[in-house]
Amino acid sequence: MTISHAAKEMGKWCDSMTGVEGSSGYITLLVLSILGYLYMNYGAQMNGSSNKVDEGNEIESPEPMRNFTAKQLRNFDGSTNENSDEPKPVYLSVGGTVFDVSNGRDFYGPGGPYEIFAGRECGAALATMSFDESLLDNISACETLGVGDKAELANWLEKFEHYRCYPVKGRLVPDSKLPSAERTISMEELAKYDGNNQDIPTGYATCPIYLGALDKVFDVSFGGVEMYGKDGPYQRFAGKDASRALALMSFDPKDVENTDISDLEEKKVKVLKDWVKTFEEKKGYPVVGKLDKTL
Ligand SMILES: *[C@@H]1O[C@H](CO)[C@@H](O)[C@H](O)[C@H]1NC(C)=O
Ligand SMILES: *[C@H]1O[C@H](CO)[C@@H](O)[C@H](O)[C@H]1NC(C)=O
Repeated sequence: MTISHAAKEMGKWCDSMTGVEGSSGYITLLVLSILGYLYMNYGAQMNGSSNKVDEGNEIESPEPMRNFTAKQLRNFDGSTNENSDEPKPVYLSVGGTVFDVSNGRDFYGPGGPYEIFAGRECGAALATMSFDESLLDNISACETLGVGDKAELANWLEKFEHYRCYPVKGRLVPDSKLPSAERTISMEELAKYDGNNQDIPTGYATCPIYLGALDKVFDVSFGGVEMYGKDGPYQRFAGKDASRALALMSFDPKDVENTDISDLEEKKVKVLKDWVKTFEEKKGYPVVGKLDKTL
């Protein structure tokens, strides 16, 4: 079977799902949301909770939309999570829109015919029915598609979103569109990105939320909206240099407002450094500038 033949098959398969599965999908959703409702209201009696009920809850309160860096997205490739032994979700991006295609794991997950798309931008590849490596992780290729291929891309988006009902998780922000990690950010500018009163920039799922730690500024809106966004437990760190508060693990406004860490013991500074490491490596929050506390 040639690649383009395989891709066509996939298209047909998608089409065939629309008629039958489409409607049964709605019924499943309905049942799950009823289960979710029951669980919310009678949760105590239903403590031997099955996975189904949890799914229902998820549908009722979806995670907020978020931005992904290319590196963060790569993590959602459906492989086995080393810590929990559970399979990770499968996400992919079509022209920058990130879908959770875990329900199509047989196709996009490990061992599936389209596993090469897992955790990657694959809009141009889908639109042109090609597995050409140069089209993967290549958003600009989506923008330069010919008229016919652009229509194909729109078709795929429509299929994923409305017929397959793959949940949209947010936007992929290509590295080229991220602010430079080298630019200097003043305290005043930092304060502007506190997650409030921000227009959402085009192409982005939510507004940026900046957090200063050591001399770095992270955009924690890339996956940290629940923590640092409105009503999140760490909301007070948004738009702040949280170095001192993180080092002392303190929510005291005194520590959140104080940007001086010169008086801290080495042990506390180590705690801060561990946080920075977690932000960079585990969370993958992009560094969007260097903080100059004198400005
Ligand atoms: C992205 O796609 C465009 C258009 O097909 C192509 O010219 C370019 O070389 C690709 N970029 C990479 C990094 O492969
Ligand atoms: C995504 O990142 C961009 C660039 O920093 C930012 O402008 C945008 O608001 C962010 N949104 C989310 C959801 O992270």
